[in-house]
Amino acid sequence: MAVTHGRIVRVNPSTAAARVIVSELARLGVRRMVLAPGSRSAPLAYAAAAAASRSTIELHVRIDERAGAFTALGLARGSAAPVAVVTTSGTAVANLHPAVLEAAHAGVPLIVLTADRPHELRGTGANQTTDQVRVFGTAVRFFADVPAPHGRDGEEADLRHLLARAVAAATGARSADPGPVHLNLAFREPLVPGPGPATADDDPPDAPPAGASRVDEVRAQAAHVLEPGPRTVVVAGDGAGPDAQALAAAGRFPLLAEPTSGARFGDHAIGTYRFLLAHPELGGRIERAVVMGRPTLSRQVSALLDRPDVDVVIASRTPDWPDASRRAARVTSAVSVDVPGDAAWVAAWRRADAVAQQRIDDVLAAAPLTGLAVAAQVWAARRPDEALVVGSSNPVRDLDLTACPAAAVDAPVLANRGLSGIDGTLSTASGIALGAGRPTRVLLGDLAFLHDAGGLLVGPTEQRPDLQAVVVNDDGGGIFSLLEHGEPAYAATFERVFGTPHGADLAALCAGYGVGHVRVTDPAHLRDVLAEPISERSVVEARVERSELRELHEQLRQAVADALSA
Ligand SMILES: Cc1ncc(C[n+]2csc(CCOP(=O)(O)OP(=O)(O)O)c2C)c(N)n1
Ligand SMILES: [Mg+2]
Repeated sequence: MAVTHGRIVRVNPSTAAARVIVSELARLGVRRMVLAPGSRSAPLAYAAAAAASRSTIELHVRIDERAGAFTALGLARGSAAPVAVVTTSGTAVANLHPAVLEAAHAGVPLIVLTADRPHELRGTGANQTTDQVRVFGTAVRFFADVPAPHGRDGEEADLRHLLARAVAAATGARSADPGPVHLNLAFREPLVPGPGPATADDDPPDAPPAGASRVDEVRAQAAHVLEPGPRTVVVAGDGAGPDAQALAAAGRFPLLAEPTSGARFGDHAIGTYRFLLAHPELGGRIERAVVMGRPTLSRQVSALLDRPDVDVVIASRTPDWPDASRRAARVTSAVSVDVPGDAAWVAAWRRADAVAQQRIDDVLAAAPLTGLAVAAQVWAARRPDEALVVGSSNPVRDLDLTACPAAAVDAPVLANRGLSGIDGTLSTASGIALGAGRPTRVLLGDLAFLHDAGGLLVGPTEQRPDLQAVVVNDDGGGIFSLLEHGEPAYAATFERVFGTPHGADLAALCAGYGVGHVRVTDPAHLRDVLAEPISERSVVEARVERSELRELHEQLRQAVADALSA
C-alpha cells in the first residue's frame, strides 16, 4: 500500500506479488537475478529493476534466455549462492532447459521463475501460451504452479512460504541435494505497476513479517577412518575440493586430481597420472582408490574403478554418489587417515611423474602448436584472484593431460561437468566472472565457442565481465578423431558428421560483437598474450590442426611408456 495525495492506493495484484517475490528471494539469500525481456514477466521485470536500483539485488539482463540461464548458472557457481533467472512464457521457457539440466546434475542452486498466462487462458489458443507445468520434468528439486495473484488476504504470506520452500530445495538446506527449482508464476493483467506511479513505499519491507519460514540446515556427517595397509590412490574428480589434497598428504597417497577438482596441487598430485595408470608397477599395483568429487574425464580412471582387485571407497556429501562402476565397497560422507601409508609408494609415483612430464614436454615442444600445448600454457598462466573456466570436449582433457601441479593458486578452475555439454560455455564463464568478481579466462574449443557466440553479447547498460576466451580452433570437433570414429575404417563419413568443419571467421564474428580478437599460431606469442591482465571481453584464437591429433596422442603414450620401462 502507498499513500498518494492523502489517498491510500493499492498496487495491482501482479505488481504487488512480483515485489513480494523479489524482496523475499533477496531476504532468503537470492541476491542475484538474471532476466530476459518479455511481456508476461513484466511485473517481475519492474520489481527486479526497482530492487536493483535500491541495491537489494544485483540484476543482469540478457537477450537470449538460453545464455541468460547459463549466466545465472555461472553466477551461482561463482558466488556460491542461489541465483534466480526470470523469463516470459512460451518458447522462452524451453530455452532454459539446457542450463536447468546442467544445474540438476551439477547440483547448482538455480531458481527458475517463468511467467505464465492465468489458468483461464491456458489451452485456449492464446498467444505465447503452452503447457509450462513441470516442463523440466524430474530435473528440478521443487516445482509449483502458482495461480495468478488477485489480492486476497493471506496471498503474501502464502507466497513467502512457497519461496522459503523453493529456496531451501534449491540450496539443499534440508536435503543436502542442491539443484534447480521451478516456480511457474501466472500473472493476470494489468502487468504494469499501477494504478498510481510506483513509489519506494510500495515495496515490501526487507525485514520478514512475523511467522515467515526459516529453514535450518540438516547435515549430519561422520568421517570414515581408512584402515591402514592397502596401496591407495586418491581420485579427485570435479568439485572434490581441497579435502582430497589434504587426505592424500595425510595418508601419503598419490593424488590423481582432475583439473576442476580444486585439489590439483601439492607434492602428492601426480599430473601425468593417466599415463602412469597404465604402468604395471604403479597403476597395476593399486589396491584401494578413494574417490572424491565426480571423475568424468578419462577411460583410464573408469577402468581403475572397474577393477575387481581394487577396493573403491566413495567419499561424497551428496545423496547420489559417483559410482558408475556400481561396485564401491563403501560409500561415506568423508574419510580420514590415522596412520600414513608407505612413503615409498608415493615416492615411486613422484619419480615416474617427473620422468613422464619431461617426455610430454619434449614431445609437445617438438610439435607445432596443439590444444595440449595451449592447455599447458593456460594452466601455467593462472594468476591469483582470477578464475579459469574450461569447456567440455578436448580442452578439459588436454588440461588433465598437461596441467602441471604446483603450489595451490587462489584461482578456481570450474567447468560444467554436470552433463558436460558444449553449450552455454561462454555464458557460464561470463556469469562466473560476474558472480565471483574475478577476471576470468575460459579455455574452449571452436564448436563450443560458436555454439554460444550469443554469450558474448552483453549490452551497454549491463555490468560487463572481464572475460577472455581462449579458443582452440581446429575447425571442428577434434575429440571425435580420438574416439573410435577416428579410426581409418570410418574415414569416409568422419568429416561430414563428426569432424563438422565450419570455416567460420572468428575475427569477423568478434568484430561484429565489438569484442577484441587476437590470433596466435606460435607458443611464444601465446605466452605473451596470456601474460597480459584480463580486462573487458576478448578472444584469443589459437589456430591448431586436428588431423594429426590421433598420432600425437599415440606418440605421447609411447614416449612415456618407453621412458618408464627404461
Ligand atoms: C550441447 C552439446 N551438443 C553436443 C555435444 C557432443 N560433443 C561433445 S564434444 C563435441 C565437439 C566439440 O568441439 P570443440 O568445442 O571444437 O572441441 P574439440 O573437440 O575440437 O576440442 C561435441 C559436438 C555436447 N557435449 N554438448
Ligand atoms: Mg574444435
